[in-house]
Amino acid sequence: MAKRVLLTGAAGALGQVLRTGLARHASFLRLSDIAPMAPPGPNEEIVQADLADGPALVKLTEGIDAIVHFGGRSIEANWDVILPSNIAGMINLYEAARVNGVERIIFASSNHAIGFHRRETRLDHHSPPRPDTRYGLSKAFGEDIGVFYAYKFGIRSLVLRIGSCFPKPTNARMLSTWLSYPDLVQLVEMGLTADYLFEIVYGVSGNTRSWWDNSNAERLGYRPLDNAERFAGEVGQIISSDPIEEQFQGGSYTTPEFVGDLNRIP
Ligand code: NAI
Ligand code: 15L
Repeated sequence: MAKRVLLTGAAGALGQVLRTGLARHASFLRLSDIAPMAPPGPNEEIVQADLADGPALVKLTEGIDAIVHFGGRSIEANWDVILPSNIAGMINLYEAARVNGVERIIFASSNHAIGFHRRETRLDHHSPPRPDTRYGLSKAFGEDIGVFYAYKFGIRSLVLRIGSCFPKPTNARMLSTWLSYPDLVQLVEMGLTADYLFEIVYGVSGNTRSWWDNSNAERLGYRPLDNAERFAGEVGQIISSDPIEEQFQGGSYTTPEFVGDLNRIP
């Protein structure tokens, strides 16, 4: 516990969970978002900034040891939204980190980077992206920028391919993809302390029905506390009638605009 941590997306749903959850793991928390945030507590600083603003990010990352990057567009959108927040934003963040000698970045990637994998396919940290949206493609880009800056510039980069992080699962798909808030905090804490250069882990609880082999996270010290199965009676019957979304891991993100040939997607 000696780290000066920058948390982006601090006004968002998961940012608010992490603001509380990380308080005891950081000596100082700089909280940032484009949206307003609650006033600072002890050892906190609030800085409103747009990820698309490169010079602002250089200032934002000054004196920081580790970045927990949860800011940006969190669902599908057109390129005019995705490009500045999730692509230019990633470039600006990593470049600012390089300039200021930031040691590590923990990045909130998404299952939508791998959304066009079929549900029967068990994925692990070597599985390649198959983005299901522009949003998912921006996350795949974010994963790759982590590889580049880790291997080229030595910035430790941990990718969390997050499933569905909500207070509880709300449909049958989430019995596979759910990440509880305590398990989210544990994964980020692991990212702040573990020894790695570049790694991908899945942001998922210890779900009986998980589609992902998360042994890489376990190797780094992750011991999930939760399992979505306890909600199976409540949500297990909530299944979509859409023939596309129930085949793929990305669920409802795969369906809009779909004009492909289902039989040719392995
Ligand atoms: P959220 O939408 O509640 O929070 C995202 C925050 O980013 C917002 O407060 C927003 O104001 C901020 N933001 C957006 N554009 C920005 C910009 N240009 N500059 C600065 N800040 C900007 O989303 P949530 O659920 O908290 O997710 C956090 C991160 O985790 C996102 O990157 C999301 O893609 C990722 N994630 C979340 C999952 C979930 O189940 N909640 C699943 C997979 C990934
Ligand atoms: C995500 O990437 C989104 O940020 C979140 O809102 C959910 O849609 C989640 O994926 C999911 O797939 O359940």
